Amino acid sequence: MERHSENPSTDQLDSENELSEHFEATIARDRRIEPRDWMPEGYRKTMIRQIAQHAHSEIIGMQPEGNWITRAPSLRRKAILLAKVQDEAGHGMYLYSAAETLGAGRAGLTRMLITGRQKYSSIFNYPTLSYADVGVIGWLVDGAAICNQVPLCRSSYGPYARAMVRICKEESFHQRQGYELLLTMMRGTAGQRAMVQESVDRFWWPSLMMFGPPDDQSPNTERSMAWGIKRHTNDELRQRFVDMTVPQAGKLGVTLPDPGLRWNADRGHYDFGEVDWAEFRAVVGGAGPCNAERIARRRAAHQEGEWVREAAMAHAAKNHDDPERGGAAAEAAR
Ligand code: BYC
Repeated sequence: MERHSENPSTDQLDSENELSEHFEATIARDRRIEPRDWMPEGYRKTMIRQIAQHAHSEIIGMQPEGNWITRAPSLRRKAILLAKVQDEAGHGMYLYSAAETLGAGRAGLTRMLITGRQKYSSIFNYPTLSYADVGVIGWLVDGAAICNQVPLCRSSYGPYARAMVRICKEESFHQRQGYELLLTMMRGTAGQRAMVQESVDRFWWPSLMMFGPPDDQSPNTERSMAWGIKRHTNDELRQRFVDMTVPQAGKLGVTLPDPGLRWNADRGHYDFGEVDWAEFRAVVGGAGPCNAERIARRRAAHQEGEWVREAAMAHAAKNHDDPERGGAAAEAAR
């Protein structure tokens, strides 16, 4: 009787070592890892985790802004907002496809999201209380997203990096539309200006939280930087965002709600106050103002879409069996 050893053979070990060396050399040369390449399990898991969280964020991120589509103040604003929310659905789809190249199916990832086993960005657990929030999300939230995602265009995993190129192009359009909307409101009435300021006051700190915990409390950064998944630390990107945004706030004529914000000539950066990390942890842990609402809405949409998925599967199976429709299975059986 043939016996299978539980332990890998020396040949297997050699080839595993070679594969691992090849992977490390690819990373060291700053070349891309592609789906068919060998990769350590930890790399695959980290990539799936980050891509899935990113995809979920895009999909859940449709809700706060979608809330204002029916109440946009003009046809033009409504068309812009509709297009933006649709872009976010598209970003989610590219990202789920990138996760699929790592062996993580979309159905499974969606299940992880709606059962609370995978995360999405903390920022989408805050409510959108006024129309100015649409502009402020475009300016600050998409602005933070661009800051975080432009370096990810050079991420070591090929399908993720390529998805990020297109996503970033669309995000810059989103950011500009937000800023343009706010400029228009700031040129309007005192009431409109107050609405913008009130929205900036609510979204400033949560936008800084989007970059993740401080570096000394970020369990994943060091490993992800070594693998070329992340190119900068959370704190580096947060600082870059603050430096980029303060002059824009000045041009807009709004005040950022941080008395500690001031230019530091020695550092060549703006100093800023301490983020409320207890609030961040609570929001990520499920206790934010809208966590339950967001997940309930996503779960309901998933259930309501069940018949569409079943119909699409039945249609695909029919095509598969029908030679008139080019069905390969039926053709092969001829
Ligand atoms: N919210 O070790 P760390 C968008 C988690 S979509 C929730 O630093 P990492 C947009 C983190 O996952 C915006 N959770 O982690 C869409 C980890 O948890 P686990 C989404 C957060 O991965 C529509 C733990 O905390 N962008 O822009 O090295 C409309 C420890 O953190 C958050 C992306 O997903 C957070 N803010 O770094 C408009 C970009 N921060 O999994 C706009 C891609 C951290 O260990 N992702 N956590 O349990 C990344 O760049 C990185 O994953 C992060 C976190 C910088 C976010």
